[in-house]
Amino acid sequence: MNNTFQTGYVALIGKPNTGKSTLMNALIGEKVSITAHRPQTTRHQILGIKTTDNYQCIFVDTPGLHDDNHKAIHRYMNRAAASMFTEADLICVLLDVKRFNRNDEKILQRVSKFEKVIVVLNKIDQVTRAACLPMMKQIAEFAPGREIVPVSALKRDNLDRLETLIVAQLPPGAPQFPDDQITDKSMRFITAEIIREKLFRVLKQELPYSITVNIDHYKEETDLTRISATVWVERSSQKGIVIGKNGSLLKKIGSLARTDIERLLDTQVYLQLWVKIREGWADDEKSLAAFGYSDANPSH
Ligand SMILES: Nc1nc2c(ncn2[C@@H]2O[C@H](COP(=O)(O)OP(=O)(O)OP(=O)(O)O)[C@@H](O)[C@H]2O)c(=O)[nH]1
Ligand SMILES: [Mg+2]
Repeated sequence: MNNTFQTGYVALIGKPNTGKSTLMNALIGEKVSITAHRPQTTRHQILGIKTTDNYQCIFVDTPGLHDDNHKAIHRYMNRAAASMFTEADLICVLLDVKRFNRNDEKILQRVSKFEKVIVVLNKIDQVTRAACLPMMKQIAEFAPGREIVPVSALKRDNLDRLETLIVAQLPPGAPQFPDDQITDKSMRFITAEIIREKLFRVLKQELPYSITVNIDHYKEETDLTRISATVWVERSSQKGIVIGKNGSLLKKIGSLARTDIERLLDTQVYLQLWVKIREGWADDEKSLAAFGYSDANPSH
């Protein structure tokens, strides 16, 4: 290893649904963070690590910053996002090209005192080039002197340029993780997240926000991994909805999750799902801690 090796933490921050998790997965080339078309999908800080011969870039996916602080879980999510501001070597602020508003302006304002900031204008596949340029001008007013990089995380458009700009800002330093490690999270954690992703995708309206997933058993056998997980809901009325008629919805969620988990683990998976009620868990500090939403244990 030569002595110009670069290592650094790159925080991906922004409003909910701007594409932070999609971008991190695209940059490291593996899916470690779940994504959904609804806001407030990500609840924890999740590292995505990319190591080459010359650098180790440690991306930090964060929950979307939002003003909704009415439940304990929302406050936890905002804390998980904001704690990265001071710790990161570089901050990437993600904006959705079609949804730039006052909340983005506030975030740009919050990071204005930091030295290393890149503004990533995401989802440019959804607008014409002609519409993109005036957006960049408008954004530049709120981020004077900052590099603004238009990309499409979904279509992987302009990500090479973004990566070059990011790497240029990484400080010199030895790698912090082994070169084959792509995340700080356990397979157990990612498995729970995959199940939560399917709940986000299959269930309607607000229900996914009342749900958390806990892995009860996780056992690797020779050709099979046995996983048993509980889907925790907040109210008894929600239990029936998650299960669906004759268990049809839970079956569908389980089957979608199993396919993804099998791909990730590269082995056959036996997945058992249970649905249980814990009244008001999302606004109860004790339950949050029990479910891994704990500042003391951010890597879960
Ligand atoms: N068209 C388009 N959609 C995108 C792009 N990037 C992300 N998306 C979509 O935007 C939605 C939100 O993406 P996520 O990656 O979950 O967004 P996030 O910022 O992590 O959201 P939170 O975790 O809720 O803060 C998903 O439906 C993605 O498929 C993009 O470049 N183009
Ligand atoms: Mg996310």
